[in-house]
Amino acid sequence: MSRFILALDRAIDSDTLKELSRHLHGVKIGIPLILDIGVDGVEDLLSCCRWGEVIFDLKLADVSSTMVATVSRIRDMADSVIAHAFIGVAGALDGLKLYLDDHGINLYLVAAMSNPGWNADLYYGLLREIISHIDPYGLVVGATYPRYIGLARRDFPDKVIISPGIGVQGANPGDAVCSGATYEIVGRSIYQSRDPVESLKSMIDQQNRKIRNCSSGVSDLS
Ligand code: BMP
Repeated sequence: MSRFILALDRAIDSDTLKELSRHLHGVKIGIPLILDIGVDGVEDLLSCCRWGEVIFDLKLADVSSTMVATVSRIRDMADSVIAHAFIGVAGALDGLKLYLDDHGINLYLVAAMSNPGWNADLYYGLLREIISHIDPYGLVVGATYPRYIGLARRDFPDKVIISPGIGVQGANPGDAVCSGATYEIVGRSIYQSRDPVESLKSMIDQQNRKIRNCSSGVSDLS
């Protein structure tokens, strides 16, 4: 086990996935994978392994009824789903949160993206208000904005923070955890590698080394 979540945006063979799963906290299922192999294909793929957490990242940013209809298609497979916070509360996140609470599914809200064009200074304060109102299970904060991981950890000490942007997008293993994230999300650096299992093991070594040197600020595992 490690503090990694695999972003699965492309199918990989189930033997490799099984071996990877032994070293992962969880898996994040992306829309490209669902479009490639369908919902049944995803269910098949996931059945190879025991997961600490299965997160569906359906890029939810819509009115409540559409988000609920979307989540209802995968609800038996999902421990958690991710939605955008910017869509606001009334008629959007309020209805989604009610539905998820009724079905025992965790909600993560995006507090800061990882892409270079994300204007964290402009958006963080606004999103923080919405996040406080909805009181989700956790937050998504890009690993490429460590300052905002620190702010989110300070503002939301009890939330699980998951952080994409490790590897191809430029952040190094352990960076986000040392800034206050609970788990780090990695995709292409693993599933596009010639040897995904070796690549993951090497990233876990880097993550552990980094965490050992910063352990005073590291958040507890939930
Ligand atoms: P990769 O390690 O291949 O860059 O994958 C990162 C994953 O996290 C992708 O599934 C991407 O859609 C997602 N993601 C991200 O990279 N930045 C964000 O701000 C939010 C995301 O969901």
